[in-house]
Amino acid sequence: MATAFSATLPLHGSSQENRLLLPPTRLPPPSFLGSTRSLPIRRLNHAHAARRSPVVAVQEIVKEKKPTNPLLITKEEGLVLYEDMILGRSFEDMCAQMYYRGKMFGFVHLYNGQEAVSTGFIKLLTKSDSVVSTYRDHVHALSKGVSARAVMSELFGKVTGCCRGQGGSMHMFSKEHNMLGGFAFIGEGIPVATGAAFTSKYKREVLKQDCDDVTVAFFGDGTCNNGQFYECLNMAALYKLPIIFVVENNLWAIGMSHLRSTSDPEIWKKGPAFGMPGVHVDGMDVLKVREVAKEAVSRARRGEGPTLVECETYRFRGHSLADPDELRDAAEKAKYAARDPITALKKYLIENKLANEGELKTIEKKIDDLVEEAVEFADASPQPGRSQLLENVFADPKGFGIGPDGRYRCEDPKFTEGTAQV
Ligand SMILES: Cc1ncc(C[n+]2csc(CCOP(=O)(O)OP(=O)(O)O)c2C)c(N)n1
Ligand SMILES: [Mg+2]
Repeated sequence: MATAFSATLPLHGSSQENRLLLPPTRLPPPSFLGSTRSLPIRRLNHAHAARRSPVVAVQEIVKEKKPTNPLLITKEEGLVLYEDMILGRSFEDMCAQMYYRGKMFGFVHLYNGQEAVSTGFIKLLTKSDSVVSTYRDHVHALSKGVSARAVMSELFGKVTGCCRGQGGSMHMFSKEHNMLGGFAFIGEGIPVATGAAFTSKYKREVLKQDCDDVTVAFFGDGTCNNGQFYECLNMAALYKLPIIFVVENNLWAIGMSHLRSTSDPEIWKKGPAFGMPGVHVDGMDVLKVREVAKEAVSRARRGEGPTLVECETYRFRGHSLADPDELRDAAEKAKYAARDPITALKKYLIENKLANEGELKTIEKKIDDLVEEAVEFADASPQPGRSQLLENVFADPKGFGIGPDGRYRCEDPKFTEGTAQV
């Protein structure tokens, strides 16, 4: 069976022109695939070490830990993780149905297959910690506590959505939950996350507030070839910011293979180059992700600075719901489908007698009902008023587009005749 990193992987998804310009797929070191077990640790050289406090590789700490309980989680924790992953999967499956029924507009990017990353990190966070996502953001918002109703309504473009229907699929935001977006441009969220982490540090060190909030920034493998990634790694390391950069390496950027587009495909190595630990973890295993996340999050909370975590994962659907997903190799898809993170957690819970089939079925039923209810709620919710069209567009709310009665001109039946003369 071909693997994602096989040298013989067919070069799908590129034009003939690209085939001529791009280097052939290379074979990465065998340690790259799969798990935290055999990962190399890149240490800082002495010159760096002398300038900074020592940087400890996260996986070293994870390895050194000798848990008194051989199980990685308690029953309660296991059920929380299972429920969150089921919520992510069911919600996205429902989105696909609703999209094809014409209930949603624009591009919709689903997260199926990557649930272990969102759940593994976000379920360790507190409400005041921040999360920054990409356009593949529904599940990050759900894990962070934004309700299924608010996310579904946002997708339906309704006024009850978390951005009152103005954001849509790619812009999930909730101030209350410190879910800081949802960004359509790749890499756009990374500086926002770096700023949020700077805020925490400023509150603690300058304003002397009791603040140990951390920020987790999620983004894809393709995004790591974008300049903002490097600029932010530099600033975060320089200022020792409480941030975790989480790369969801699903091996593809739309139809471009990570191995064909990236000079060194091991993204985690870029952490030590900037003076922070870099970790590679199996992103299809929520328990491994969670162990790495625990250390990275507590390291940030202790004020010891940023960590770069590369989670190797896979998306089970096309890039977006408009993508027929014909570019990726069937054998590669089958390989990762067999490593479904939800099935793996279910097996762990049952084999370790942390849950039985009945308990897990009850959770699945509860989530099915919740997602159904979210759809009914979104469907029955009102559209935003037309006046919302110009909100947040102009700095002066009394400026362009406001009629003599103080209302936005677009509420006026004659709006289409022109709004410039107020
Ligand atoms: C600045 C910018 N350039 C290009 C695009 C077009 N684009 C949309 S998704 C994407 C690929 C991103 O891949 P990756 O970061 O691996 O995320 P994934 O979709 O795999 O989650 C690109 C290039 C964009 N949205 N923003
Ligand atoms: Mg990708």
